[in-house]
Amino acid sequence: MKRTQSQDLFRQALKQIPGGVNSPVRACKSVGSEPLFIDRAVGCFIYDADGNRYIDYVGSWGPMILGHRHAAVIQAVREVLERGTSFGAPTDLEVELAARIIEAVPSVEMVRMVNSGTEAVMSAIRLARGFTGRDGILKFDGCYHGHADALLVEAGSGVATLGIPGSPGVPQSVAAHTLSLPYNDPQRFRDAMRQHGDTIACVIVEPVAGNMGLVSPRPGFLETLREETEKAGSLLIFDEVMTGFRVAYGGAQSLYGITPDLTTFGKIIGGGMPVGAYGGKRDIMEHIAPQGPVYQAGTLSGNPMAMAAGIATLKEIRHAGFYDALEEKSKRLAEGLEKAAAGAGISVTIDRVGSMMGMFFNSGPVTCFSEAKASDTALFGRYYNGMLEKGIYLAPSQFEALFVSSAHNVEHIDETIRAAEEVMAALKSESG
Ligand code: KE4
Repeated sequence: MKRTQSQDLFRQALKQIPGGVNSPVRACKSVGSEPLFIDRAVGCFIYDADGNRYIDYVGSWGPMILGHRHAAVIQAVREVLERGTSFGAPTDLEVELAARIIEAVPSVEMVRMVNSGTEAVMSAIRLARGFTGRDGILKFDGCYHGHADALLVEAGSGVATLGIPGSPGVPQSVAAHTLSLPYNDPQRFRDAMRQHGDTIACVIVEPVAGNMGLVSPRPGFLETLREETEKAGSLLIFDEVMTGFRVAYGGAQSLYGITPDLTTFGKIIGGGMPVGAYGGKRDIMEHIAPQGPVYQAGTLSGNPMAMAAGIATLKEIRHAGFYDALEEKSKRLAEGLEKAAAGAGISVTIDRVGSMMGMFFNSGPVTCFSEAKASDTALFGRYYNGMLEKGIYLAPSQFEALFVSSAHNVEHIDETIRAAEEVMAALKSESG
């Protein structure tokens, strides 16, 4: 495929923007490639600056559960633009989106809007510390909760992709308060809580880990987090920035039947506009300024355009059968990819929850970050580039997830499976 426009734009960008991108995971360094510059997108398709068309399974890293430029979302943003873009004052739209989130997620009795998942997590952590009077945070290796200082410890996503040990610039005095344990290891967690529980303000977890590839919680893991945090008086935070409204309308907590104290959101609730939110039990949330003393603020928090796009998105995905249809197509894709790999004699481990999934080049099982890191990332890179050549746009990292939208139909899924069969066969013949 001709990609001269993207290459020229990337040369220009490299002079002006660190790494030529505004977020590291877009750099494609780990797959030995260069980023495509995107011109436009519609439905399940994304078009690069050279006019090449791809079936998109990144979906802007999760927000585009309806696909790109869904008519209802575009219409809602058009209408709100007639009112203005930002007022720095409350609007009816914030009240409506808050109500929809509260109605969808019973553990959330109050919610505060912010502008990104990072901001949501950063604020929830501060709230947990302010509420408990404790400083300690416990997270899990390979989980990514945005780039706030306290959470760049053994993080997933771009940190894992680029192999950055933590991040320079995070003072040791900050990192010292963060403990990171293996995901899906209840015994290690129980031991740590027995030893440190009385200093732990909160335990934060991706209830389905989507930033080390996709790793689903094994039975008993999330239940243990809930039990032990209750005992220790620590808050349990479900980071549902990715899973919220993705794996179910009520998020992962509705699938696994666990009630966290706080939940963070992002991505889908903004329908592609900059957004984040955190919420939870009223007696905790009432500690947030101006009702309480824990300070958090934002010029564009609750921005009318993000609220309008989010409301339109939640209205659409609330329709009966929305998630069933997604489940059917996602299952078809996962099974097809599994068959494609098996047909070429290539070992892969696929993990999936609803319309988010991951495929490790690894014979498995993959239940935690150390097992994920044992995957053949070079082979993943060749697979990624092979699929790109066939017009399939995947996340450029073994440590990311793949997302199916309602705009993907069976033909698109089957085209993807055929592409995978051809690419896997080519990988097999290359390896001899
Ligand atoms: P943002 O600050 O990027 O909106 O959200 C941070 C975040 C928090 N929690 C979870 C579970 C997340 O997945 C994320 C962000 N996800 C990555 C993709 N793996 C964003 C992509 C990027 O960094 O460009």
